[in-house]
Amino acid sequence: MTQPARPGHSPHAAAHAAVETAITPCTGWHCSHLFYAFDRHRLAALSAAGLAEGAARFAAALDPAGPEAATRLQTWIVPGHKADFGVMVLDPDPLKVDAVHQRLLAGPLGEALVPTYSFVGLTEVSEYVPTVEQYAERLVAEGEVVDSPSYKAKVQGYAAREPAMRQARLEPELPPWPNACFYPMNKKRKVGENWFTLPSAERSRLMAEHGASGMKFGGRVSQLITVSVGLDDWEWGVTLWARRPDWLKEIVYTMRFDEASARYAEFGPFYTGYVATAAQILAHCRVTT
Ligand code: 76R
Repeated sequence: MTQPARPGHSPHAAAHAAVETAITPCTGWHCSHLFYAFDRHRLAALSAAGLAEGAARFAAALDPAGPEAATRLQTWIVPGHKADFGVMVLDPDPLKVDAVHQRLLAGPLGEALVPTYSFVGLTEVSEYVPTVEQYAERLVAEGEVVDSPSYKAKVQGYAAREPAMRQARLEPELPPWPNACFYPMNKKRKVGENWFTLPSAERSRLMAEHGASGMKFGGRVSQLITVSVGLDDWEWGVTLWARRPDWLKEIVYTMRFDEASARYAEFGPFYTGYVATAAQILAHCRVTT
């Protein structure tokens, strides 16, 4: 296994020579959730011209279709004292994602902005998204007869959907639904309740139950799970969007009873958001009115 290093070549570098070096992930995108509050004293100190220029630059930094825009960007009005507004940004290039934050702080309004919370992560396809083979095995376990017409139709249907499902996890469209919510979460690592010491089959069983419980909200709630293991203070970021705000409450409450959440999940702070443009945020926060 151990080979003598050639002069000038570390064995580590040699082993990875075929792998391209980059800050873009091999698959998927970087994803940041950024939250800010306005400092009203500093806002009041801005000149009218400074405020006008600040508002224009604020809107440019948060324009999802602007010339320097990241691949995906959505902005939220955040109720309560935790923040005034939130930004969700996704792009293969982490510096393009962070540039949104830097542009916000660099403009004249930047002096009056207080960053209140941020969370960085990556999109991914969870290891618990079943392959076509695993899906077929589950059907049999649920009583389907191998090669029966309904078995074949279900397996073919899943095989047709699966590539698009994976793509949607890695390079998601952000739903246009107006009610959003973000929170970070961990799976427990406590003696007697350690998710990471469970056998793989048990974790798969719990995540299948979790997926089935979540799918009952299809058409009403949409979710994006971003992974932060090794990147930020919690293991995952959960972003939910709903057609109606009470469905956010309903899904989170319902899923608390899933064994995967009831026994193993730990949650961080919750941020609620109402999807809004930069101009709507400034008007709502009485910056421009
Ligand atoms: O990706 C898929 O749709 C396949 C099934 C699925 C996986 C693999 C799925 C479905 N989730 C998966 C993975 Mn989920 N999810 C959460 C939360 O509040 C809580 O109790 C927990 C926060 C919610 C609300 C939610 C909703 N899920 C994960 C993972 C990664 C685990 C890993 O990889 O180790 C986490 C942390 C997580 C947490 N999940 C669904 C939902 C909903 C609504 C669905 C159905 C999806 C759909 O219908 O498309």
